[in-house]
Order: sequence, then structure tokens, then C-alpha cells
Amino acid sequence: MQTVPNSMPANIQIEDDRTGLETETLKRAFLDNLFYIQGKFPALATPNDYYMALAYTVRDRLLRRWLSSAELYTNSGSRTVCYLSAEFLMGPHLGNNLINLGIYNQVNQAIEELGLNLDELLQQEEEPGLGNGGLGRLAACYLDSLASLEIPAIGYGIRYEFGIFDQEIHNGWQVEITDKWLRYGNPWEIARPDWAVDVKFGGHTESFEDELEGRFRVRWVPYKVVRGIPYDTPILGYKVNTANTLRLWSAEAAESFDFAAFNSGDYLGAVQQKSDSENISKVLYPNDELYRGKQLRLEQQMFFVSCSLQDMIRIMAGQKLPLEDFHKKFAIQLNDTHPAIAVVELMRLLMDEHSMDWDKSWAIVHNTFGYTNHTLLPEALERWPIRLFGELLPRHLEIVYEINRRFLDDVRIKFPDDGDRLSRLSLIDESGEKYVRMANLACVGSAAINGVAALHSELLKQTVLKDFYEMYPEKFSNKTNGVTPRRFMVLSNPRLETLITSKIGDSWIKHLDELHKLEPFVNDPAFCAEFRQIKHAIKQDLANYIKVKTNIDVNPNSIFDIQAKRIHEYKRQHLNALHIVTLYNRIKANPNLDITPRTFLFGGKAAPGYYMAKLIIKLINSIGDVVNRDPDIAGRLKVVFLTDYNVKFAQRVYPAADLSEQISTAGKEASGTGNMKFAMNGSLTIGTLDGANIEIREEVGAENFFLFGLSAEEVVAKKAAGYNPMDYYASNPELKLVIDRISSGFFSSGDGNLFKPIVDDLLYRDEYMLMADYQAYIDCQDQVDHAYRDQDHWTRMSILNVARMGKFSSDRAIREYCEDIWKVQPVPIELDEYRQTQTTLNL
Ligand code: 26Q
Repeated sequence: MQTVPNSMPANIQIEDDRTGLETETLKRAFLDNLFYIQGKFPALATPNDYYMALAYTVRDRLLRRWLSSAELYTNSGSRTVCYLSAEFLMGPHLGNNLINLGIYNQVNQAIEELGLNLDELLQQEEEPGLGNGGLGRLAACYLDSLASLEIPAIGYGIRYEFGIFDQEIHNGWQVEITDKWLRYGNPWEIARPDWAVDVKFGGHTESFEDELEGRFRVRWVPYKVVRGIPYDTPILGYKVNTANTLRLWSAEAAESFDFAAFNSGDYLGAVQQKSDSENISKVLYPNDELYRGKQLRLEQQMFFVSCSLQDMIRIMAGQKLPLEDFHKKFAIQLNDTHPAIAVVELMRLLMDEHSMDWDKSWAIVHNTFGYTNHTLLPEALERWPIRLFGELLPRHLEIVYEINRRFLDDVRIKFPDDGDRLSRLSLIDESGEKYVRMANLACVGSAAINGVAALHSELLKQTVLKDFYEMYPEKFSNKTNGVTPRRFMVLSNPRLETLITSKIGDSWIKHLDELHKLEPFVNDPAFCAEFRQIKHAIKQDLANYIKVKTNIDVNPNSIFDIQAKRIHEYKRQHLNALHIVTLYNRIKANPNLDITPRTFLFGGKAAPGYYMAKLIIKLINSIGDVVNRDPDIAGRLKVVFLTDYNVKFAQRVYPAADLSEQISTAGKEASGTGNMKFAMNGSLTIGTLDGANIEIREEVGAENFFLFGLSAEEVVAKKAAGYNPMDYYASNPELKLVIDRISSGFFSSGDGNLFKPIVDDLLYRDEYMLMADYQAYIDCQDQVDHAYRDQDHWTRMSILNVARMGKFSSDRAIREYCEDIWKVQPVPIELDEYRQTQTTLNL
């Protein structure tokens, strides 16, 4: 509530309908939006109309923060972080904004008094699934932390018309459905067509002499020009006034280009050009098992990178800042190599469009960028065929060659007479067909290079980026990933949040290390009992949901054993499946076996072109069909494949887990972030020494973590010594029985061929060493079975996991990036309470 200034009598207190937080005001604003924005009387309104009315009501309440933040960043000399990412997997905005604005309870009450249910309205939101998995979700968590830490930041990406596909399961197989997330409109974004920019593609270059300075210059005559329209979404910090911007670019035809064709009578040609242009931001590429160089993908990367860099230059011009200070104004982070073309595009913009010379431009460029690597799989490294690259980006290829020439000169000075090293470091792969190597470009063009977990950063230095480490050791560091506790604890697990806050206050939400204060409560029986009841209630909720969705009954007293992540051979969902078949076989052989009841839950999408991953989904569903129907098994094992795993669903799943499966082959998972979300909600982890699992185990204590399997070093050593998976099959009768059951057609209505690709791979290749890790995994699962029988002890381990997960807040990760890489400081936002009530324009 605010006092209205001067022009009104001072004693009147009113609340603005667009900002007020009293229940009556919220109700009035909601009904107003329903009427004036959705154009509906309540009697005709659909649940989606109610959701939209509430979304606009909330958006109104954050606009003042948003515009004030933007204004202050423009007027202050602060350095701004620009997070360039081809993916932002934001998840639903409404609930998160209620939490971060601190108005969840008020809004809940207002909605209730209107006879509606807030949870139901929250479920209405179509989530913006503009990412594949970990990398895109990490970008979203980092935006939350940047805003919460009051750091000026802009997230730059692509406004895909279709995000990650929706998954359906037909007869056990994955079927992909187009994700039409914009179908009912998006209340969170504001288009800013006045800041549109043009991006050139194709054509050729011409050199000329600069008339004024007599310098050699290059002009790029493109074949086509595409216009990028920015759409802005506010990103609120948690209980601060900061609201940063996520700016996503949508592609349109550049009008001036259609005209030429139009005037010459080629109307259909002009329309074709228009639709070709719009294709660029049409669909998110699903990540594949293999890197494939698709032209449209390179166009997407160039498109959003060029739009974003031009936007930064526009911002500088608006502030009358000299371009020489670009690196002082902006720190740009490359989220993997997907935006790495930015190194070249910034050179081009500075030299060709702003007449700067090479040395000055290069000094700016390599003081601007940081590069985060997210993979150790060599087959996943991006590289573009020279021919494709040169046809689409002729000027960029010239600049790449020049960067490379100068870089290799530096290499020769540091490592004379080392031709092999030169060819490994070169930005151009010349071993066969020629390629531009994007990771090499990112390393040369960046001041800082980091991996995403301690092990991953070490392995980077020893393997894929070894030569770059030897060339530039000072550029390398580790930044272990983190996740936002606002979305993944407060919003998704309100019962746990309330319990924790009742004991230690609520400052842990901003300072997650304070969860340590929970440790003494492991000796408080009342606390433990309450903690256990909460977990049980959440499991019951998920069980109800599963019943509605799949008609499968699951027992909330069973162990909820969950593996939720993209389906990939290296993540080894099929190792989990081998365990299920092992237990099944044991019970069939011994119907009175004493075994702790378990529910195996899987969630995750397979890349549409990744055959083995799709077959693994079919295998899990096929095993489930048999296990769930077998009366001998009743009450002991259940297998459920949770269809269409996404952020919204993940928020239900993490809090309900007892056991979190993090079972990748050691050395393959860069970090993992689901592992963190599970553990901070009290699941125990069964996992390998891979990615961030190692650090999670260090934090929570080895005695509160189920470790198994080969280490990364052992994996390498075993391969070097000549790995033969068949040896394990031949010498382990239980494993042999499992494999034989699968290949016999037992789970595939007698079809012995269906799972042959999986079986043959395991027996004759087994790149991810399931056979080598099988027995250790089974033994470890037996320990889990026993541990779960002592519920008091299990609960204590679970509480200690929550209490010791503070390190894995994305706030910690972002603080490290700010200090070590970006060199940026917080800029707190002061709100001028009265600005938005002005009735005259002070221009
Ligand atoms: C590349 C080229 C063409 C089309 C698609 C892609 C593509 C898209 C997305 C390649 C990779 C991705 C996503 C990778 C990813 O999510 N990596 C994960 O990043 C997480 C955050 O750092 C880590 O925790 C995971 O370990 C890592 O697998």
C-alpha cells in the first residue's frame, strides 16, 4: 500500500490495481484482466483463461522492477554479463515468479477466495521447453542466480517456435509430437520490434580501399538477409528488486529483400524467401548421439549470435560509449560451442562494420569471451565442413583463416618444430575432409575456459583440450555446476521448505550453506518423523498421479528408485534394466525371497534419430509389461516409464525419490545436475565416480552415498588392456541368465530379434562397460535394499543429504563465475515507488 504523492490529498490510501498486493486488490486485478485481456465473462472462462488472467496480474507486479533494472544498467557504468546459449530450458514462469516476488501466499488466498485453485492454474502453463536437458536447464538456473545476486545480466538465445518435442509412448515405443508451446499465446514475453536487427548469409566478399584512411577493407555482399526480432522475458531475482532480461530472437524475412523479387513479378519466390527465413527459428534441434553438421543448425547459431552482438553494440551506442570499451561493458559467456561463431562475428562487426583494425579488435574479442565446455565425448564436438561454412559465411571463413594463421605463429614460438601439435591445435581439421573446429575456435578466442565439475575439468586438461591446456594453462578453471533452490526446493517441495524454515529460518533459500544448521536435527526424533511423513505424503501424491496417467498402482511404501534424464547409452538406463531383470529372475527362482518392495521409475526423451536410445525405452516398457502383470511379483516390483519428462514433471519427481540413479560410465557425464536436485530433496544417490557425483559424495559423506563401479582411470586402463565383455557373461551365471532372458524374447512376446541390437552390443562391444560394472551395481543395490529396512537410519542419511548440499546452489556457481571469469559486481536496484503513477510524460 502506498501514499499517493502531492497531487492527491495526502490522507487517502489507495492501492494501484496493477501493483497492489491486498487480497481485494489482487482479486479485482485478476477479474479485470480476465475481462479486458482475455475478453471473457467468468461464466465462459476456461482454465487457460484463468491462468492467463493470473499471469498478467503477476506480470503487472514485476514490470516496475524490470524497467527500473534495465534503466539503471543503461545509465550506470556497470559491466553486464551476456549469457549466450542456444538453449534456455526455463520451465513454467508463473509459480517461480510468485516465489521470487514473495507473493505466493497472498495470491493463493485471493485465488481461493475467487473459488479457484492455484495449483490447478499453475498446471495450465505450457512450459517453454527451449532446451534438450542439462545444458539448457543450467542456463535457466544461472539466470535465476544472476538476478538473485543482483548482477546485471542478459540471457541471449533463440525463440524457437517449437521447443523440445512432446513424447508419447505407443506400444512401448517413443513417438515425437510437435511442441506447440505458443498455441495459446505467451503472457511473459514482450516483443521489441523497434530493436530488430538484420543478419546476412551467403554471397561473396569484395575487398576495397578505404577512401578516408587508405586501408584495406572487406565488404560482404550476402545472398540473403534475415531479420531478428527480440522477445523479452523478465527474469526476477529472489526477493530483490532486480529483474534481468532473457532476450530471445525470432527470425523473419527482411522486407527490403522481398521487394526485389516482388517487383520483378516473382511473388511466389518472394513468399518462399520469407518462409525460408522464418525457418531459422522454427525448431529446436534435439541433441543426437553423434554430431551432425546441418546447415540450418549453423544458420541458427549465426543468427542468434549476430543478433545478440549487434544488440550489445546498439546498447553501447545508446550510452554513447566508445566501442573500444566493449570488453569493459560486456562479459560474454559461451554455453558450449553452439555460440562460438561469436568470436568471428565480433571480429567482423568491429573491423568491417565499425572500421576498427585487427589488433584492436582482437584485443577486445579475447578479453570479452569465456567458454564453458559440457562434454568429453569426442564425437559430440562441433565441427563444420569448410565448404558449408564458406558458402554460408564467406567472410567468417576468411577471418577464421587469419585468426588461425596468427594463432599457429604463436604456437610455433612456444613449441618449435612440433608439426603434430600444430595440426591438432589448428582451427581447421585437415586430416580428411576439411572442417572448422568450433572448440578450438572457442579456446583461442576466450580469456577463460572451464569445465562443469572437478573431474570433468581435470579430464578436459588431460584429453580433449590437452593441447590448449599446454598452450594456455592460465585460461583453465573448474566451475562445478549448481541448481537454483528456489525452483527445485521452495517451489517444487513446499512441505520440505516449510519444515526446514520452521527450524532454521528462511535465509537458507539465499544462502544454501545454511542448510548445515539442520544437521543437529538428525538426533531429534520428532523432526525425523515429520521429515519421513513429508516424503511419504509426496510419494503418495506421485502415486496418485501415476494412477491417473497410467492406471498402474504403485505402493508409496516401496523404495521409489528413479532415473530421470535424457536417454543415452552412456547414462546406462539399460544397466538399471539389467538390475530389474535380475530381481525378477531371483523372485521367479525363489518366490519367498525376502526383498524390499521397489518401484522403478524412468523418465526421459531419446533423440529422434538415436536408434539405440529408442530401443532402450522399448526395453524398459517391455520389461515393465511383464513384471507389472506377473502375479508372482505382485506387491514387490513395479516398473513405470513416466512419459514426456520435462521441467514441470521433474518438479514433481525429484521430491518423491528415495533413490536417485546416477550410474553413467565414469568419465562420461560432464557433471549432471539432476543428481543435485534429487539429493537436495533428500534422495540418496546410487552412483559412479563420475561428474559432480564425486563432489556430492564428498559433501554428504561416503557413508550417506551408495558408490559402485569402475573409476574413470580404471575404465581407461581396462579398455587399454583389451576389454572383453563376453568374459563377464561367461563367468557370471546371474548376468548370463539376465542376458539370456532378454535375448530369448521373454520380454518381447517371443521375438528374439527385437532386443538383439542391445544384447549384441553388450556382448561384443559394450563401449560403456555395463558388463564390467554389473556385479558391483547389483551388490550395491543389495545394500540399498538392506539399508531401506532400517527406516530410522535411512531417514537420518536422507536428512544429512539435504543438510550438506549447500555447495550445489547455482548461487555459489555464479559467484565463482563473477569473481574469477566475469569480474562483475552486484548493482542493487532502488525502486522509485511513484514513477509508474505519473500522469504526465517527463520526456
Ligand atoms: C549439437 C549439435 C547439433 C544439434 C544439437 C547439439 C546439442 C544440443 C544440446 C549438443 C548437446 C546438447 C546438450 C548437452 C548437454 O545437456 N550437456 C550436459 O550439460 C550439463 C550442464 O553442464 C551437464 O551437467 C551434463 O553432464 C551434460 O551432459
